[in-house]
Amino acid sequence: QSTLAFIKELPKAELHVHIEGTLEPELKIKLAQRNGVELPQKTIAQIKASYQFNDLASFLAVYYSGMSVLQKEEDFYELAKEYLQRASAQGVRYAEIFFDPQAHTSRGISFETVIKGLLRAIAEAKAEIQADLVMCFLRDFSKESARQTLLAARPFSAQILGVGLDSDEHHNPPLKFMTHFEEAVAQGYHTTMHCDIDQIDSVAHIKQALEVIEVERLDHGTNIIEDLDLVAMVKAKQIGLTVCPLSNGFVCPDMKAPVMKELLHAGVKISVNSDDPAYFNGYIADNYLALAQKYNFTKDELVQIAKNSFTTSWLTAQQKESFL
Ligand code: ES4
Ligand code: ZN
Repeated sequence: QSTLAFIKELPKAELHVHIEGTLEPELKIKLAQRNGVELPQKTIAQIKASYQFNDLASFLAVYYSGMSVLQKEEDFYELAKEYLQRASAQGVRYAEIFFDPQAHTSRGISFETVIKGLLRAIAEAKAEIQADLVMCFLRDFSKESARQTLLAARPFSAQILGVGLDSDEHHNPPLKFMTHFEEAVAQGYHTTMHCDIDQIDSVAHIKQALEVIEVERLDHGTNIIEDLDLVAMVKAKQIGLTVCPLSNGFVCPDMKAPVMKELLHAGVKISVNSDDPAYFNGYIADNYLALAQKYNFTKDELVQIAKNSFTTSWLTAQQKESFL
C-alpha cells in the first residue's frame, strides 16, 4: 500500500482550513464570468503564476483580492461544496471550517448571504462528511468591526461552533480582542486563534492567547517550543495546535516539521491541516504526505496526528468516540 493511499484512508479531522483559501483558480474564473468581475489574470496558468508570496502580508494581499468574485449565496455554496468534496475524497470525516465574515461584509456582501451559502453546502454533504463553521475576526480590522461581526452572527449562533482570529498579526496582538473573546465565550462559542509562526513577539502573543484569553486551541502556535513552560501548559491542558506544513513551507524552509516531531513526542496534541489549500498547493493528505516523504514521519506518527485531530476537535465526547 502506498503512503498516499494509507494517508487518504486514515480517518482525519480538519481543524484549520479557511474556506476562502479553498477557492481554486477554476472556480475563480467561473465566478468572475458569472458575476461580471474583471480579473487581472485571465487563465488558470496566469492565476497560478500570480501566487507568489514569501510572507504573511504578501499572501494575504492575494487572498483578499481573490475574494472579489464571491458575491452571491450561490457562490459561497459552490465554494464550500467543492471543498467538502475534495476533503472527503482525502479521508476527512469531520471539518471545522473557518470563514472570514468581515472580508465580505466590508465589500457590501451581507453576513447572511455568506453563511447561508456555506450552511447549505454543509447540510447537503452531511452523508459524506460532517462539518461545522468557525467564524474568524480579522485582527487587522478595528475592535468596533469585530463587535459588529459578533452582533451580525447572533441570529446564526446555533450554527456557528466557535470563533477564531486571523489575518495580519503584526501590531495586532490577541489582547486587542480580549473583550470580544470574553463575549464570545459568554455566548457559548468555542475559541481558538492564530498565533502564526515566527512573528515578532510570537511567544508573547501565545502567552496572551493561553494565559489571558484562555483559548481552547492555537492555530499554528509552534513557537511554544521556545518556552518550555508553555509546552508543559499546553500538554497539561490538552490544548490542540493546528499546524499547516505546506503553508509553513512558504515562510520557513523546513515547514516546522522538526519542531512538529519534537512537540508530538513531547505529548503535545498537534494536528495537520491545509490552511489555504488552493494557494499552498495541497489539501490535507498532501500535507500529511509532505511530512512522510520529506521528514520521514512514520505511519505511527501520522496515526497519532490523525487521532489528535479528533481529540482536539470540538465534537462532543460521544461524537469523538464514533470516529476514534
Ligand atoms: C491565513 Cl496563513 C494565514 N494566516 C493568517 N490569516 C489567514 N487567513 C487565511 N490564511
Ligand atoms: Zn490559517
